Amino acid sequence: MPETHSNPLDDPTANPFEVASQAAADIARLTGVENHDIALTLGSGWGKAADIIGETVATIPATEVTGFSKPALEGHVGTLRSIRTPGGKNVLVIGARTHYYEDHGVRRVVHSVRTAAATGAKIMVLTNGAGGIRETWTPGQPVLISDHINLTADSPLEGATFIDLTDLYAKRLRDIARGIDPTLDEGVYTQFRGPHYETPAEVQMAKHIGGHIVGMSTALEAIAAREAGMEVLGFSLITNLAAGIQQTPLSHAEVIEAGREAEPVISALLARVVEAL
Ligand code: 8IG
Repeated sequence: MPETHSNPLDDPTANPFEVASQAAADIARLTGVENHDIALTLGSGWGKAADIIGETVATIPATEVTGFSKPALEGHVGTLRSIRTPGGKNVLVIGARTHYYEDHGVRRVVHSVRTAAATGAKIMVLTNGAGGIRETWTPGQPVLISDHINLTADSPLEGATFIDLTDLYAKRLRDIARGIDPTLDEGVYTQFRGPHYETPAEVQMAKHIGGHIVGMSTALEAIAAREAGMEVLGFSLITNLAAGIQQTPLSHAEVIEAGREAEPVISALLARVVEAL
């Protein structure tokens, strides 16, 4: 592999699944945990969940794991944590999401998912902070993702890789989550490229084509998870109503605040759901 690439995924001749296998080997070596059962990506508002799911076996900076390293100028890099639940499951917690709008290419966006699969994880839990289109929803409310509409016009699949996406957000897993909290509503997640929020007209478009949630992640990751053979469970924390649905302009501060307030409640929910999977 040429050393001119600070991240092997930036080398177009690299095989992304081989890079993911190397990343999984790094994780096994650095955590001492040979296999993980469940992987969990924590989005805005969900960060505290890692502290209550179980006992942290190891925390590693993402920069130590193949394919996660980023150019120095980008600043903050997340961590990967191996957690053992009271029930004895090994959970890989990914606090280092790369967003599509960062422009590093879709391989980088889904590398954590492919790595999770390579560690042995059979279930991928994807969480995010997002905007709500349904007027009945309120900021701070967690909802299940029932399906998605991918408006990025991109795919993590390369070549003529035809993958079925029926029941992508597994009903089996959503039913388990609702067994923990029967009040959980669900909706269709619409991934926009971002990083700008939508115009009110774009939110109306999303609503008309069947969307209930607007966000900037998750759909591409879910496709890669299906390709890798994992079952997917998706949660959105509604941090704001989407543009034009709420009467006031969206602000990043409002999103952060809604996340902070909801964090203890949704983290406890997530911990219970993970143990029940
Ligand atoms: I937090 O309203 C959060 N992320 N696209 N729209 C989109 N992404 C979001 C939103 C939103 N809120």
